[in-house]
Amino acid sequence: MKKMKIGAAALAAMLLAVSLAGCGSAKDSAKELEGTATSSEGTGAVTIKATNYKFEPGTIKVKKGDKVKLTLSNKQGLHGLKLEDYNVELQEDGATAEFTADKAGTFEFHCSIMCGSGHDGMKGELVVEE
Ligand SMILES: [Cu+2]
Repeated sequence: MKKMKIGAAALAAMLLAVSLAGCGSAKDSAKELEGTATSSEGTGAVTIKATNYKFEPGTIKVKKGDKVKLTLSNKQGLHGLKLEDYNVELQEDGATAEFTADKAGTFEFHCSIMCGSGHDGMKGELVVEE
């Protein structure tokens, strides 16, 4: 009987360790939000925070051929994200788009929902490096 109790405790500890590890990696990706986000080899998952009136990060750097996944996170106000050159439009909080960055260059994205006085200046760029 006592043995079983220890087994359950060990299992609980293991589950806790797994959930803690999950938290840790979420923290790491949050770190990438500051300033310029750079995708790691092969894939780039970037969450873009939208506030009045800017996108964070304002510059996203990826390598040509990368699979890019953009997630829009509306933190303040209501904003959209439109990246015409890659046919991407995110219209609500939590919306995602995935595409392959197959064209090199610098592509502007901008807010696609009239959000107020700073709307016209609410821009960022995707840099696809050769
Ligand atoms: Cu706007």
